[in-house]
Amino acid sequence: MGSYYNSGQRILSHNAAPGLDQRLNMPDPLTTQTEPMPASALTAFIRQKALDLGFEAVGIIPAQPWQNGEGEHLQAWLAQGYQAEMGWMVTHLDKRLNPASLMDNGRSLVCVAMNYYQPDDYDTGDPQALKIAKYARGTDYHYVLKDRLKTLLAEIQTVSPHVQGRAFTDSAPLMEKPMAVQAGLGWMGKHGNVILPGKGSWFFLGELLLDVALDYDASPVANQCGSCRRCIEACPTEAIVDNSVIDANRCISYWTIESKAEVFPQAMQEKLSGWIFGCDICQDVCPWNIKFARPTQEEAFTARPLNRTPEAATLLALDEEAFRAHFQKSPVKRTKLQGLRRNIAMATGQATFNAVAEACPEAEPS
Ligand code: B12
Ligand code: SF4
Ligand code: SF4
Repeated sequence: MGSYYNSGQRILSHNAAPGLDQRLNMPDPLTTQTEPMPASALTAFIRQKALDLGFEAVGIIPAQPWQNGEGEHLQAWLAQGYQAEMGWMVTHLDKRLNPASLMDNGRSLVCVAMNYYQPDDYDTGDPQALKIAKYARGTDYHYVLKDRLKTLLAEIQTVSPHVQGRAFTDSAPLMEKPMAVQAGLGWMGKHGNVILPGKGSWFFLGELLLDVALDYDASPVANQCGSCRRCIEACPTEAIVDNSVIDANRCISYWTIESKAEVFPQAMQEKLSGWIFGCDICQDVCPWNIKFARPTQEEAFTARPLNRTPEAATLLALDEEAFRAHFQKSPVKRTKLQGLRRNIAMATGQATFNAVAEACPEAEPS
C-alpha cells in the first residue's frame, strides 16, 4: 500500500534522520496536505487489515437510514412487547433507525464478524448439568472486539490520517444483525442469529463507523435455511415465534442474562434445562453449526474452567470478592453474584439450591 502514501508523508515517517540536503527539500509538515487515499484503495486496505487482525468476515455498507422495512420490523417487534423488560431497546430508537447519527458525518459502516466457537467436548450428556453459553465462557467480547476495531481504525489512520471513526459491538443503539446481513456477511437464520456461509453462527458482530465514503458491498447472501425448522422445534420455551423473530419474554437467554426478576415464572424454571447464563440450544442444533463450526483462534475466548463446567457447589461458595476475581472481564459479571445465585436456584430447583447452600454459608439467598 506504500504507493498510496504521498511523498510528504513518506519522508516524515522515515526512520533514518534526514541529511541536510534532504532537509532543505523536505516539505513543511505544517503546510503539506496529505492526498486522501482513493476510496477503492482505502476499501481494499480496510478489508485486508480486518482479515489480518483476525476477523473472519468483513463487509462495508453506507451508513444511512434503513430502507427495506427493517426499521418497521423493529418497531413492530417493540409494539408486541417482545423486548420484555429491556427498556434500553426503546430508548434512542431514532439512532437504531439511522446508524449514521452516531457520529458527526458518519458515512460508512465496516461490519465484521469474529469466531467464538469452542466445542462442548466436556458435555456429559446430562440434560440438567449446569451450563454457561459459549459466548460467555472466556473474556467479554466487548473488550476483545472493541480493542481490535480500534486497532483497525489506527491502521486506517496510518494511510488516511484524516479519517475519524467509532467502534461498536453491542455497545450502542444499532441493529447489528441486519447490518451484517446487508454487508453480505451472512443471512438471518430462523434462530435469530446471523449465519456465515460455510462457517455457521458462532460469531460476534462488530462495526466501525467512519466519516469517509468507501466502495460498498451490494450483494447480500441468500437465505439458506430452506425448509429446516430444527431450531424452532428444539427451543424448549417456544421463544422463536416466527422465522427469525425472538420473543425475549420466552427466551432463556433473556431470563438468565437480562432479567432483574427475583424469581422466574414457574413455566420458565421448568424449561431452563440447566442453563445458568445464556442459552445455546437453537444454535447447537443448527446444521450449519454442526457441519461447519471450527474452534476459534482467539485465546481471549478460551473458556475459564469454572465457566466450562460450572458446578453449583463451587459457584455458590463464591463470595463477592471471589466472584469479582473469577468473573473479571467476563460477560457473566453482568448478572452480579446475586443474579448468578438466582439463576442457579431457578435451574436446579429451590430444594437442591437450599441443600447446596446449606453446605456453603456464603450462598444464603440475600
Ligand atoms: C436484544 C438482544 C438480545 C435479546 C433479543 C434477541 C433477538 N434475537 O433480538 C436476547 C436477550 C434474547 C438476546 C439473546 C441472544 N443474543 Co443478543 N443481542 C441483542 C441486541 C442487543 C439487539 C438485537 C435486536 O435489535 N433485536 C430486535 C430485533 C427486532 O432485531 P433483529 O433480530 O436484528 O431483527 C431484524 C432483522 O431480523 C430484520 N427482519 C427479520 N424479519 C424480518 C422480516 C421483514 C419483512 C423485514 C423487513 C425485516 C426482518 O429486521 C429486524 C430489525 O428490525 C444485539 C446487539 C445489537 N445491538 O444489535 C445482540 C446480538 C443479536 N446477540 C447476540 C448473541 C450472541 C446472543 C445469544 C446467542 C447469546 C446466548 N448464547 O445466550 C442469544 C441468542 C438468542 C436468539 N435466539 O436470538 C449477537 C448475535 C451474533 C450473530 N451471529 O447474529 C449480537 C449481534 C451481539 C453481538 N454484537 O455479537 N439478544
Ligand atoms: S436461546 Fe434458547 S430459549 Fe432463546 S430462542 Fe434459542 S433455544 Fe429458545
Ligand atoms: S436450525 Fe435450520 S432453520 Fe434454524 S437457523 Fe439453522 S438452518 Fe436455519
